[in-house]
Amino acid sequence: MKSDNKPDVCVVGLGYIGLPTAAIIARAGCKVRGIDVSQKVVDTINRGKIHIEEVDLDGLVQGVVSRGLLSASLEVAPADVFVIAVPTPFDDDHAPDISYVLAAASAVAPVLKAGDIVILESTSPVGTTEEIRDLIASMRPDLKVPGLTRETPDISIAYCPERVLPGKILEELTNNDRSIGGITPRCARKALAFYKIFVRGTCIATDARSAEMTKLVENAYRDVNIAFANELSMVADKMGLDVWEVIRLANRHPRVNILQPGPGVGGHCIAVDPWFIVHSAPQETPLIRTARGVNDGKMRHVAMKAEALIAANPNARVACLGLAFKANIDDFRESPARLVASMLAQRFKDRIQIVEPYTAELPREFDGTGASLIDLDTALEETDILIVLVDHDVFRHVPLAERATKIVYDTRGIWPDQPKEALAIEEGLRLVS
Ligand code: SAJ
Repeated sequence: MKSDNKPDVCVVGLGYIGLPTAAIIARAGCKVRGIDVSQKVVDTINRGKIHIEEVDLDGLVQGVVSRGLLSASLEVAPADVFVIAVPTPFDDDHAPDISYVLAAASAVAPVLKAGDIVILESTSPVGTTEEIRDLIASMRPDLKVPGLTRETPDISIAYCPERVLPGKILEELTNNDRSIGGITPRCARKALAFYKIFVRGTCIATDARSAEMTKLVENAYRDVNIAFANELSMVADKMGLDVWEVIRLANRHPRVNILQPGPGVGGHCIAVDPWFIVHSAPQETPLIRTARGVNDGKMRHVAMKAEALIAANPNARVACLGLAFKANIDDFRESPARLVASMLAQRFKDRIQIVEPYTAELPREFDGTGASLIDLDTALEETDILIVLVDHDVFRHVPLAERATKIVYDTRGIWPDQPKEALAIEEGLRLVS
């Protein structure tokens, strides 16, 4: 490490987490080399541009690239700290695939020197950081690695998960507390000193396995709680109750805080991470597994209800509001809104219009369906049924006067003032059942 106490850093993986992390570390004054397998990504970043959408990231990347603090490359090079932030998908059986993590560790191993720190940030099953340690030990028998030597190890290895919300990544990367899980307490101390350079939140030292589990638990906790809200919404549908009214009232209890129902759970974290726990302990996780089923089932429930409503009103023109996986972002990955809208477009063809202010064109699965992308004004003027799939602020702000006469299926509860008779959902369902 150099005398100014600012380590040179290599960030492996320049995606939704790696790129903002690399840029924030560079902003703190470290020289950062970002590594990605895509030449296009590398070229884009070296031009000071970005390949993902995130609030304020473009200006930050442009600034640190132009000051020479951040550069991108296909090849790992020697550094003082290595941060691995690559994807950990799961396969068809929901088994986690850590091959990208191990490939990143294999790329780092040859350039390691005494004093270096290797940090895994990718969401990973418990034990992955130790697997990285074992891989490095096998590739570099010349290095003393933590946990496998009685002497002071040459390198430190730690697991430090991110916990940022898309749309607020830069703010949360800086301000959120962090779990810093060392393979040994000394590894945690070394990694903690590194995070202190750019994190304002509290950094809490722990062991690697606890930190790995903590990350999974956070997202499983949210999934289970959203499942409770989604289950309530289906119960309320059956009983003819307004679920948002019930939740609003229940949340007046000082120890009750029910989350919001929606058309299911999207994104690449909350719908994925709980499976890592289930896979490690299948017998012990009936609740976590069921919550996944409830949230996926909610999407089918919404699709069926919307289909019934549209089928019961054969001359009505329909607008689906939103494709993103949540409000006010342009991220459509694993989005229940996108799935529901495309199912409706497959079945009802050009009767379906899509309003999504965060895109200029419809995703591919809409090709050939006849569905088209229209703006909100056109939808409010020309369609009869509004199906609210995403709670974007622009939708929330539509005044009652512009929708009072529409048939509305509001899966997000953004329009509590919508006249009940205009909901027409139960009627629609009764008509077809
Ligand atoms: N959702 C609901 N009802 C709610 C809250 C969310 O239906 O009351 C839905 C959203 O519409 C969306 C999905 O859940 O489809 C997930 O959205 P989210 O905002 O809860 O979370 P993500 O996926 O954007 O980010 C999560 C965050 N984890 C937690 O809040 C515990 C974030 O802090 C993590 O860093 C991120 O996963 C990650 O990378 O793991």
